[in-house]
Amino acid sequence: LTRKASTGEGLYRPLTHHSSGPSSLEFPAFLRHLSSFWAAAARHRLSWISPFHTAQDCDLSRGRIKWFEGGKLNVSVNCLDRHVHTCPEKVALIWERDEPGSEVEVTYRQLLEMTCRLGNLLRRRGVKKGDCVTIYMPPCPLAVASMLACARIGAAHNVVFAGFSAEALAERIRDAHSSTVITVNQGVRGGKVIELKKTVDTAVDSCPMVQQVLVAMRTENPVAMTARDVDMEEEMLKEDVVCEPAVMDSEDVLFLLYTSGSTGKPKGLVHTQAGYLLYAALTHRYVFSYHDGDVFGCVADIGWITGHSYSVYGPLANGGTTVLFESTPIYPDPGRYWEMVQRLKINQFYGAPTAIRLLLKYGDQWVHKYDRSTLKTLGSVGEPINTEAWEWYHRVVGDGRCPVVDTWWQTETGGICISPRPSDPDAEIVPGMAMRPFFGIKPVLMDTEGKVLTSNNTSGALCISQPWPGMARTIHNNHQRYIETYCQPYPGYFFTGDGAYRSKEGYYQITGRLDDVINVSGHRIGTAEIEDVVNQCSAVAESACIGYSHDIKGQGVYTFVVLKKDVDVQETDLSRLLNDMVSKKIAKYACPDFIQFVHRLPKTRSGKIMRRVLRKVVERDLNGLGDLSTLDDPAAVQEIIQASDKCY
Ligand code: 6R9
Repeated sequence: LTRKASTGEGLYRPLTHHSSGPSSLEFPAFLRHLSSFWAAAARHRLSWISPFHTAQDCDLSRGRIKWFEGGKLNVSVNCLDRHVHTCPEKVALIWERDEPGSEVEVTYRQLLEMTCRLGNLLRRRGVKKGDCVTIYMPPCPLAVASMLACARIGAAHNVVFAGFSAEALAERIRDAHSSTVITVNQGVRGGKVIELKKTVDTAVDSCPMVQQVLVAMRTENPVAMTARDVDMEEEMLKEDVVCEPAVMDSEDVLFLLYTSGSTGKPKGLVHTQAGYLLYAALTHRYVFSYHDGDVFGCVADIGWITGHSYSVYGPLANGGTTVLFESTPIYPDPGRYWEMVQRLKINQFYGAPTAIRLLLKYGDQWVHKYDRSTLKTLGSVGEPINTEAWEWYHRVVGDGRCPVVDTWWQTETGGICISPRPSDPDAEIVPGMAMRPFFGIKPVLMDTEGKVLTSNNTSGALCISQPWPGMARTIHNNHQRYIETYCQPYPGYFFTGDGAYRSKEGYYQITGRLDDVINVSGHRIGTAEIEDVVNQCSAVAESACIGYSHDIKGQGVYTFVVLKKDVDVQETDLSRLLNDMVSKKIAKYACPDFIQFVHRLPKTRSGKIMRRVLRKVVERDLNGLGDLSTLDDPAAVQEIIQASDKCY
């Protein structure tokens, strides 16, 4: 940087330990008390404009979570400026574009410049501290710059996965009250062009609050621009490369991220500045044993929390080099990941079990073809990893040399909460187990009566008994729902919605969701969200949607549909129509794998659909149907069993 922002250099203490690398477990050994542990970590790892006065002020039972109050900082300064001061030419991002071999590197200096220009542009166009900007982009440097530009000027960002439909996008824009949207003309994925700007146009037509859409050019194909559209790159060039960072309170909002819950309406989880950044940085460094100079390859999309914490915030806060993966695991062939590992010399690879299961089926030769000797740690996230996939990942991909870290966490937790590392480098890792809580995380299992299970070799509802800095603070515009979902089920504890088993040795294994949320290829979707869409079809009286075990996707979607009386349609046509509707209103990944038309659904006498019974029927576990005494009409179940071979 030739010019310095007036509040820039000097105010931010250099990160003294940045280049010395972590010495694995020093924090907990020295610091007994949790608050002082987090306070020391925050002082040590983050650059503050002014120090905080209170490490934490939390009351889990009331959903009040505050960390590092009184502290002032800027997240983009923490992710960029402080590294530009020490190593401006270090590569921050490697943009692994769809076409292999066409990667683009962006240094810390360049990323800061992009971020500042964009921050200035947003400011000039009226975006203010406290506003929320929606970002609908594939993983690319300008998407990261957009997130950081929001952080720079104190606006919150709301990244919406660019696979979501126009309606799903519109719902999120409206709920977040965004008046600015950032997108690209087109996306490119798996060799196909995706019309992202058109999707945004359709979405924005039903969002009266949107005043402007900033459009960057991912491809050279022009797109129709309307009066509200702004040519983002052209306008950025007119801006200064220095942008005054907003002075933010620790608890100001950094971003919203929508995720599925057990009701039809997705919830906008709110993460704040200091606590989130600290937690992302610390988990990134210790879980993956990330060292200075390593290339970190998280292949998640930036539209999910994994992309936020481990493609963007964690690695950049640590001054690392991070990969943005635009493609798919099988483009142009099933060797893509490992060819990329070889070409980019990736040291930590972080992916999802669904992709591992898919690649395993293509055979070992796709892995053996490439040199993977740079790999040091392999990570898994998003859903349980079955033993076969784990073993293959470990033995074939990692040549048996690399620890596999199965990392359990959620959009709500901000960062990894349970994973085999950090631990003693020689400590055992059990396949398919997340195993050990991260520093400061206290997992608890609850029985059905809400009592804490103290013994080992037991299963229960997974809760966390003490607040941690990375946890979501609220649900946007609905704190009551936050309290009801996370704080009230087990008063005084944070309820995760997952079930878990604690082994004889005290290790944790996640068993799956306890609510009506299913996990398709690692993507969360509420069964109620799919039912909502299916029920909108004029031929449908009601529907029930469940998850069933699927070889590759982890879970697939099975939908039972009851038609209205006197409806006369071809079932195949209707199932095609319903699939189209789900794809248009939510996203392709949420489409039912099977649709079964039935005359009625099994219900309790109080009218609740008995999904438990439907699940057993789909699993063909007819002896496990369980207690049917509350069933209103037992014939409904028999009918479904008999007809279940007739589905689409
Ligand atoms: C990070 C992320 C969260 C839900 C979570 C759980 C499932 C995530 C897992 C896992 C077993 C793991 N999940 N990691 N289940 N083992 N290692 O995926 O966030 O999209 O919010 O999903 O995913 O059910 O509750 P999110």
